[in-house]
Amino acid sequence: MTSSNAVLNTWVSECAEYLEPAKIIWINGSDAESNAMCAQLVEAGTFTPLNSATYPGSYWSRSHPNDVARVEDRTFICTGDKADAGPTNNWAEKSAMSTKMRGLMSGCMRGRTMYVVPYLMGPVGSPYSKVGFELTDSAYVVANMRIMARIGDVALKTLGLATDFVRGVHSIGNLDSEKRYICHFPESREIISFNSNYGGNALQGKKCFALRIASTEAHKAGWLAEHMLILGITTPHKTKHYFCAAFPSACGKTNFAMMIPPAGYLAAGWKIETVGDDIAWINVGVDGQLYAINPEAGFFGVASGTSEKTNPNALASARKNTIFTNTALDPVRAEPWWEGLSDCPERLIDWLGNEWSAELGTKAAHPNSRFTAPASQCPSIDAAWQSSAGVPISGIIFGGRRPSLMPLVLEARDWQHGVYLGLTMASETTAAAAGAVGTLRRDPMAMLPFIGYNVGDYVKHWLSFSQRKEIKLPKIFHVNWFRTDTSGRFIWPGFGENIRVLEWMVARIEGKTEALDTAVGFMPKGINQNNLACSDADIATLLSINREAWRIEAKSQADFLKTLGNRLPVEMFTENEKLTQRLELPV
Ligand code: GTP
Ligand code: SPV
Ligand code: MN
Repeated sequence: MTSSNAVLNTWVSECAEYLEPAKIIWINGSDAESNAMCAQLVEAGTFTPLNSATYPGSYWSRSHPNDVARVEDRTFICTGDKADAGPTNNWAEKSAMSTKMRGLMSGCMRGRTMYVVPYLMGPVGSPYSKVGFELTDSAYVVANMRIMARIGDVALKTLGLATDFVRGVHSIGNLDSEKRYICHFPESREIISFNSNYGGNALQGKKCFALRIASTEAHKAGWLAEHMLILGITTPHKTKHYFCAAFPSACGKTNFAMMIPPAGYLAAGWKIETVGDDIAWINVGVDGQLYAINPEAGFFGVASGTSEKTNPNALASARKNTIFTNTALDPVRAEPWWEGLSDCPERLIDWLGNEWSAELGTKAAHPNSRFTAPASQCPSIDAAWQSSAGVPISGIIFGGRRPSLMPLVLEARDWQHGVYLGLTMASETTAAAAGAVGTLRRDPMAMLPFIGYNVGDYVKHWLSFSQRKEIKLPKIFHVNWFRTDTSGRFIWPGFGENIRVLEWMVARIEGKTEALDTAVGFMPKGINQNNLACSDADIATLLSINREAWRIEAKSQADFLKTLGNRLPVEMFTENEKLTQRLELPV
């Protein structure tokens, strides 16, 4: 089969010429096709079918042990000019990298099937949606893409005869981690990933397209592609606000997007609804309001730690038609299991495929084990989650994992200060990316691994929103759910209780409450503590500012700004000076 789009057909056959697959299959997106491919994955041993009563249509799978997370040191932005990738990206010259990948991948699909996967990022019919193609030799990738994006005929039809599709090539290769490459060519809208079959490395619609390629296009066209969840909150007086929130990988986006408010809040009429859990494409509406769409159709969520107590909506979303990767398997019940889910079953196969027992002292599930589940199955999914126009945004939230210093919540003094808060945010690293876990690093807007261009230009782009008079700017906030005490215990109970912080933000947005004007930003005079299992002393800690520590922080932020190159707008240094000055004023 080919398509009716000659440019597309030519590109596919050119790729096939050097990849040399034995067979080419065009993915149409039908249920019959999906069933046949899942059966084939079961036969190959890639998928283990789960209990058809408790997890219908779901499968367990394991990745290669060397291929369990995104690989930032093997991820490249390939442009003509190094300065366009900027100081935060690994850069490679585009034609040199293109030639190198051609060489490495020549004949890599010999004896294999190449799937042509047309995919649509964004709701069907939305003017903001975009089409990409992933040519892959991985049936596992096709099965995941089927959940994460709208794939097959719907994407082909959306493309029609247009030629501006993102061109992606992916091959498992031989999973050689030394020759693993995740390459982006924003100038020609191309993606090449080789020698990985995992998550953000291999499911190209997600981080490769929807963030790295899309952010460069958003820069040119005046919109934003961000690593943000989107949620809706309804108040007891029936007002509804949507928020976008950027937290680094494995720092709570999925949980926040699906949170269930505590009983008292539910009884009072508060409601949280989910639009997306990882990526937001934010456009300026004709009314000047910012509107966000979720370009994805599924969740690639962290399994480890997810429980009935912390995120029942995620569990419910993943109860059918779901792929579990690198969790453990309870072979008796044919159910997935991970640390934090429930009491440990008697027998377990761990994520490496071995019989497991607690005495081993290892984790049965990999800390970055994931579920791939359709967003439509989420009990809290928002009625407008597939709206063509997107949902209007009242507030933007930044936040990271900070064991000390950062208060529970801050409100930016204005847009520029908000951009500064986002730019200087820091977080402890997690298992979502290969490398050390628990090291504090600056992660601008939770986009450090995902900005597809020069970080200085990225900041300039964010700042430009306040110069566009037509735009009604949302308020910007910063949160930290992860303050710990000396014993390492989280001080803030988090999860559903995070609505208390949203409640304050909504009151600020609706102009219903005053804030304290502190050196580091506006702060609440108090947080609703009704039925909250948190002492007054803990709340005081969470809402305190340690000036001595903040002075050190301000210096560290200044040092960070100096690493961001000569395209960084001077306004960010101005913000740093203003912070330093405010910290010297008498309290
Ligand atoms: P990616 O999918 O990697 O982008 O991650 P994410 O940002 O969606 O993170 P997720 O919601 O999956 O949470 C990651 C980890 O943080 C899980 O182990 C959660 O249990 C934990 N977590 C989430 N929210 C909170 C919170 O409010 N407090 C605490 N203490 N932990 C949280
Ligand atoms: C993240 O790391 O931010 C994820 C998982 O959402 S991955 O798809 O691997 O990027
Ligand atoms: Mn993510």
